[in-house]
Amino acid sequence: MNIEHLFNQETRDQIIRNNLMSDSLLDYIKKNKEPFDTLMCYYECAIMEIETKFKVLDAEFSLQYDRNPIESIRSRIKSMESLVKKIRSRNIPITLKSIEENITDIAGVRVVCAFPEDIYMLADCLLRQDDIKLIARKDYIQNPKENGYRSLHLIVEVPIFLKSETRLMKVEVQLRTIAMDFWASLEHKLRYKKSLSDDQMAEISAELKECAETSAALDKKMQEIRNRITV
Ligand code: 0O2
Repeated sequence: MNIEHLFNQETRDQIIRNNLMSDSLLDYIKKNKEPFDTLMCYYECAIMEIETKFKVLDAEFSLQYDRNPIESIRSRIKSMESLVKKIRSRNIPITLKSIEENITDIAGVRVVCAFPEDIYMLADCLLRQDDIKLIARKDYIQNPKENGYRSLHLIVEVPIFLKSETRLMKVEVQLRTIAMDFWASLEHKLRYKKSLSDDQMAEISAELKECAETSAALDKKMQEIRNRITV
């Protein structure tokens, strides 16, 4: 039976006011939200640390070699929706400790370079730093995904220095060329396109895969030309 048939409007309002809008519920939400907000703030700090490291490397290269290996840096904290979906799909216990341990891409830094060799050079420079610990490395440039996706992914741990403690935070760093980035953002749009038929989806996926190979060949050619110019 529907709740509307059991109570009149006035009674329903009263139930909502006394329960769903009660002070005790608001206190409960506040108490439980605070530690979550604090953790997200720590991830923001870790992003700042990693971004600064890449900016420093870029500045040094600009000074020494008169060129900038980094075209752009984009960072993000994983959205609540995407975080909840991951917790659900992986069946992770809903505690902050287990979220922190199991979800390694809450903080994400994407570094876009013009040339493929700069990706590896920047990754090596970052990983050589004393305070960086490599947790995982996936090279989707050497081993592209079946759909054509290319990028170098690093999960690293970086310390953040707080008022009275040092905390190690995990950050996912994605390094890719402009061409790989262009491809990934188009392919990302396709993933969320629910209105296409299976045939259309298969046709576009095949074309995208072809584009990934063409753009990888272009990246390689441009790299070779740059190497000939700068030798
Ligand atoms: P968003 O919105 O970018 O955060 P894991 O992330 O550990 O659960 P997986 O698949 O092993 O699982 O991680 P992987 O392969 O390192 O990829 C993680 C991220 O890389 C994705 O994050 C994307 O940003 C990017 N990525 C990986 N594969 C593809 C791909 O085929 N196409 C595109 N466009 N991007 C890809 P999220 O969580 O999917 O999304």
